[in-house]
Amino acid sequence: MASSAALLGGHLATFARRPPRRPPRRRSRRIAPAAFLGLGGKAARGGDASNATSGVTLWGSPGSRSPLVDWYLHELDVPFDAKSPGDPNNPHPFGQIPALRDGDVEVFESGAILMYIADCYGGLDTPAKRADANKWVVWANASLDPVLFIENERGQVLDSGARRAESPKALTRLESVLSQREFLSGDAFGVADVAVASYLLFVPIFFADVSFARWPNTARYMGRCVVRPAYSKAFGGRTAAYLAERIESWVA
Ligand SMILES: N[C@@H](CCC(=O)N[C@@H](CS)C(=O)NCC(=O)O)C(=O)O
Repeated sequence: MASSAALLGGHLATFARRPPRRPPRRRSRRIAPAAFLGLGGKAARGGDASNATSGVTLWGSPGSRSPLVDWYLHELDVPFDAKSPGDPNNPHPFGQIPALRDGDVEVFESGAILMYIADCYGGLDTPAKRADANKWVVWANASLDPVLFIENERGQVLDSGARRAESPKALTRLESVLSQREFLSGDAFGVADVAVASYLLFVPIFFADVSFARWPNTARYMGRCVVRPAYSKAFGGRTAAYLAERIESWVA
């Protein structure tokens, strides 16, 4: 049987960014599939996980948002110990997940954890690089999440704003940004994409009937992210294959 990586690779051509209608002033560089699937974060930004002293422990669970942190750790080949939410050593002050410990450092909040990993292992080593990536991480948590997932006062997810007849402004603007670029920060896949694409991809996991067909550039971007091997490692090959099929049906 073909591996999930091989099956997902079959979707690559479908999810390539369509060129903008009006040709850009500079001709965009064509990205070969190998580079497209490569480790954008580490390779492009010079971070070298193999040199880092990693003693990373991640408290999380598959049925939560914590696999988004697993995704980024897998992208960067940072080894980590996975612990369950109920583990008595979970350092999260509110008893939630995800939470991360790395040596003496303890971090909670998925966005803060991503930014810490990017800092230490992803090569975000200047304020300018951090700003360019972290603005998307904060946006994903502060602005995109509440639009995509409508919760009641007890924090239960009731519906998705992606179902609304009128396109939410956040999705309209994101669609416009993604009509111009392959990934959100810099030229390569990175922490900004883990943060934003994770939330986008949670929508069809929660709501099988919600379609992104009216945001085709966003849908293809979701496709480019979901076919990454590290996504399958974190969320499971079956989930990735299911999502790739759904996304393909929107953009075919
Ligand atoms: N904004 C937080 C949300 C954390 C959160 O709500 N975690 C959920 C799982 S996705 C949780 O731990 N729920 C159990 C609880 O609140 O006790 C983040 O992004 O890390």
